[in-house]
Amino acid sequence: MVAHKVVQVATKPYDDQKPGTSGLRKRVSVFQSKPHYTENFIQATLGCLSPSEREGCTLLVGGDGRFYMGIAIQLIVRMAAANGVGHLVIGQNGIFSTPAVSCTIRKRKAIGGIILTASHNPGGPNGDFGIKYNTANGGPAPENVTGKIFELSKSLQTYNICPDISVDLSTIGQQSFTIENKDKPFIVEIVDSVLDYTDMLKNIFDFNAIKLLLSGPHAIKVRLDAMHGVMGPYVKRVLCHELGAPETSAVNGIPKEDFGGHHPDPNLTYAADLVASMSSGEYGFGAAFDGDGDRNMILGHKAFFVNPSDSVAVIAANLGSIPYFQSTGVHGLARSMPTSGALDRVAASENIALYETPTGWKFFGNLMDAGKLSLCGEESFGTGSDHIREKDGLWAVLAWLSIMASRKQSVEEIMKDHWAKYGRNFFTRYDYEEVDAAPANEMMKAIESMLQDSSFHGKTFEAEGKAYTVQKGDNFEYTDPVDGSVTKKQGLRIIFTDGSRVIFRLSGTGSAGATIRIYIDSYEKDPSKIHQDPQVMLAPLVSIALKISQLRERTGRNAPTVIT
Ligand code: VG1
Ligand code: CO
Repeated sequence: MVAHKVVQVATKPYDDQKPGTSGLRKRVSVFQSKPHYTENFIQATLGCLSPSEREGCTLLVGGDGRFYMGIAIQLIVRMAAANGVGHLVIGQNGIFSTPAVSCTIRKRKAIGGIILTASHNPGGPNGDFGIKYNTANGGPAPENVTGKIFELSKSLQTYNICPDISVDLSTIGQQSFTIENKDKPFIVEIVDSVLDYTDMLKNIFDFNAIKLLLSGPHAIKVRLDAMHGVMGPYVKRVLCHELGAPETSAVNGIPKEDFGGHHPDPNLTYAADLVASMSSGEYGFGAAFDGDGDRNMILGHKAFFVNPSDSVAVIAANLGSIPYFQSTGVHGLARSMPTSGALDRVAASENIALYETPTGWKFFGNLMDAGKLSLCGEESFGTGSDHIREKDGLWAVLAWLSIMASRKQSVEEIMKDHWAKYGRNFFTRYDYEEVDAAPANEMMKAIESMLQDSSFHGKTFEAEGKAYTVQKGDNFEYTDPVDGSVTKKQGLRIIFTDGSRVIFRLSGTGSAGATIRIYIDSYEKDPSKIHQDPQVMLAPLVSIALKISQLRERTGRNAPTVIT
């Protein structure tokens, strides 16, 4: 067999390859057209591993099926070969959901994985592409690793590639390549990307109980919308084949390079189709997932909406319905800072530790690895547990179905009982997408200096007949309780004396301009008020947030692009 040549190609470094909240995300045109842009980032990522680590290791590769993924996978194969990686495991046809990658990294004891996704960002030739690195624990690379990737990317002069290797991604099995000056062959293994993940779920949940709910004599009809992302094959295998839901339960189940032209983002705006089909009352349960399958939106009968901050609190209060937690016990709960305090109420009542972390799943990993965290969530439709190190959309769906099966209640009844017991944290998030970066940055600076001014504390703001007095304002800073690392500037928060919070943050996942997020959280325990419309309840705090930030005046935006 002829050995494949290793070529060293000269390149110039870029200064904009800093991974954001979750990987490097840019327009497809940037990856596609800027000379060696993709190769540079892959080289910087592989460069984080020492030559000896690369030689013996297994590395996973896969993605959400978006445009440019196929090209990027072939590049990763050629560059992994040239950089001395021993063994690649790739999902069939390149497809691998983010939670399934996390699961298989852990199962195979791989050194990590490269995920080709820009998650909920639109795809296609005019959309976004993304590359994300996960480490051996199965989770997104922590800041020290992404920092190293960024440093390497800024000084890169060459990359290594075996230009004439290409792999068949469609056939399950091993392909072996001989590489020039290497003793051992380079192995590429194409795997069924749904298998390990399905087996894992079977060990977490009581499949018989869920089966009865979905296919027994009193079966409820469910509608699961994969939004043409990666989740179609997973929903079909788990929900339809294993749990007996009819095939029609899975919609938009074929992964498409451009997600059918939509944002693969499971919220009330971008999953409007699901909301519309659920409204008729035909279905008892509905859910949507994002492009890479880590996010979920849960809907009940007649499209009753479960806010993600409430979702994790409900799961926390019902862990007894999930066999996994009965065997592992519950070590701790966590939420990202902007996520509502609903989870805190469950933690307090059950006497479980609660952690508040910066936005982004990578911060939960250390706590889980240290055995301090069992269940966590983010307001951005992310829910998960320490079964893997990513948020997990289908896991959240099965968690809800398990709770419905054991409580014999509808989604709405479960939610309302929860509010009656714990009170309700009203929550909303306003997103202003693709605002000009300069005024967005100026706005954040202006708010921050306002918070630093001592006269701000104790100040009272009034709107629509309600008054709120500032108790505390800061730029959120997190000290990791496991390794002591400090992460600064994670969002401007204003906390009022009644515990209500207004938070301003700039997104770290966008690819053009700036996205401003305003988060509002306010607790109400009066049973006569807990069923009100959150937009009505929170209207005064929204007005106050807009007044403090001068957002409309500064950005020229009169309304948000998305309201959750
Ligand atoms: C957003 C969400 C954050 C989430 C991140 C990645 O980040 O707010 O909670 O962890 O996306 O999710 P940002 O920086 O844009 O606010 V995913 O499913 O896009 O990987
Ligand atoms: Co995602």
